[in-house]
Amino acid sequence: MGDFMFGIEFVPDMPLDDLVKHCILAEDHGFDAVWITDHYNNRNVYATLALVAERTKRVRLGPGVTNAYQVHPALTASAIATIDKISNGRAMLGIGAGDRTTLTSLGIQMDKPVARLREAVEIIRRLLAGERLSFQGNFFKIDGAKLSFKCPEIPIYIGAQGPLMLRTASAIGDGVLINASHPLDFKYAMPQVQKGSPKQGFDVAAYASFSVDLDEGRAKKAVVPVVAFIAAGAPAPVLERHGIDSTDVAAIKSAFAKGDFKTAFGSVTNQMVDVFSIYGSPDHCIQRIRELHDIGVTQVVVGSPIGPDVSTSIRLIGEEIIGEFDG
Ligand code: F42
Repeated sequence: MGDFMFGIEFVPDMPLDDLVKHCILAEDHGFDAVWITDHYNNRNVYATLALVAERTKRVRLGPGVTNAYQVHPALTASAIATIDKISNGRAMLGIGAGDRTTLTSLGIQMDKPVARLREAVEIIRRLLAGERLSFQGNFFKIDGAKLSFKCPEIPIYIGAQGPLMLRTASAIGDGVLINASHPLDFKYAMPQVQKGSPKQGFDVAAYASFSVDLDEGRAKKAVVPVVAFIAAGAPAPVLERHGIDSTDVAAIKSAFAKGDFKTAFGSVTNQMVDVFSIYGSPDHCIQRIRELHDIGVTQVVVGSPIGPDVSTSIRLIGEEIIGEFDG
């Protein structure tokens, strides 16, 4: 299948020793990319990436995804350039609108996220290119800023789900990280991506909740809590696209609001698990990834929970799944 890639996502809320061990294991088992999520309440994304960069040799790595509300684009340019240096040119930058709930808890209003992201990406690219930059945007004003070191080009991926963000991603990015697992979501997304006239080699990544195990029941059990959170946060058009009853989702939301996780997880339906994750035996996961590939996906990012036992699942993906997509 040519250049099909496998990425893996880690949330830096676990002991960093474990996170680094998982990254090394993933590299040894054929993964191409490591994406580290960015939320202020977890360990810092660039410090984590520096550690991973230092302890790995081959995998590409980057934040998946940072945003242009919490971090000024000039700082993002400097941070990702530093990771690129530490990793000998393996850095990639994932950037998106930012998580609304997280931003709200910091008192940040998410106004015009797409327009803001466009400006940020332009600033980052021009600073990385070594330009002394003066920029008068609607969101950022820059007066003669310049990085004090040289940096090679770094691929920029945009996190996107909405139609405008998907079109923008392909117009200004080198790739897109689409937070979805089901073929229907990619059948919806691909025409939007095409509308932005993506460049040759534009990478369409499925940033998917994933759980693989030889025992399908165990794989499912591990993914249900993650699916509960995804279903609770899914926008109405996504629920409609899949014919998911909003009252079923309301039950999960109200249980979460009461702090009743048991009821929330117990309210997850089989359909929700199928829609919001890739889970099951290696064969079943291969089948689902093939469907995504046929629609135009060029990278699968194996995201939380990965499996009931993360190390075992990383090995399983390396030994049983990745080889199916080589050459
Ligand atoms: N968020 C995080 O905070 N941390 C992470 O680690 C993270 C990882 C991640 C990985 C993949 C991924 O796809 C998303 C990820 N996210 C993460 C979430 C990300 O930050 C965004 O919240 C998420 O991708 C939502 O993106 P979206 O494509 O749905 O875009 C939102 C903003 C949206 O509403 N888009 C609409 C659309 O059609 O695309 C349109 C909005 C719009 O029209 N806005 C206009 C504009 O200029 O922005 C303005 C309209 C007006 O006039 O107000």
